[in-house]
Amino acid sequence: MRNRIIIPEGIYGITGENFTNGKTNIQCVEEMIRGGIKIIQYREKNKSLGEKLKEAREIREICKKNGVTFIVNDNIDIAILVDADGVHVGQDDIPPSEVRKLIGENKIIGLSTHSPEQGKKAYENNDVDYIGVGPIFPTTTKDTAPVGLEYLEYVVNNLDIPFVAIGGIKDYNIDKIIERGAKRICLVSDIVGAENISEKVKSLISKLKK
Ligand code: 3NM
Repeated sequence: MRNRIIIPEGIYGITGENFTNGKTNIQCVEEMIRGGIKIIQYREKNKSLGEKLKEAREIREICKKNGVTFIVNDNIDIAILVDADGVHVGQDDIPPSEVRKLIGENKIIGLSTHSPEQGKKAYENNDVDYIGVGPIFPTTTKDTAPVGLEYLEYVVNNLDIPFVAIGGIKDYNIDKIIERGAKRICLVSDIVGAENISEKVKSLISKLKK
């Protein structure tokens, strides 16, 4: 059976140009890496496929140069074209076992999950390398109802699979996530919207390491 690929621990970075104060996705990625982020997902809902391909290719190169894992959200075609390290899909996207046929054994597949049922199913599916667990708190970045800390606790206690806690996490509530045992945490708007992204990332990483 295929062994799961283990993604880096720490802060998981996701692009979100709409939530920045005028910064490009490329600028955000460079600053996130300077701050110490080891895994970045390219997520962009408002650009053409052509623009996304160009941007993903550029971010791919930046990540490669810096030894940072690079994941593409949703667009399996773009992930393949830029030779990303993996793909992140949602519950209504192409299922992980089908994604696997396209990207091969050696690439990472992440799946968003929002309930114990979805988490358990993902855990039992060897094609899923890691799961997203959220949204923990209310968020305007994604149109999904918050699941609360209970689902996070369920995953920590029941599912032996790498997971990324996500959704409405800010520097003022991240301790609630850390104290429940999460080793990988994603903040989108709090990071890309920061005045100084690299300093923000450094301070979040220091909280995780405590
Ligand atoms: N996925 P913020 S929540 C992209 O629960 C995304 O699957 C989620 O953004 C999930 O840190 C989310 O700004 C948005 O709340 C996270």
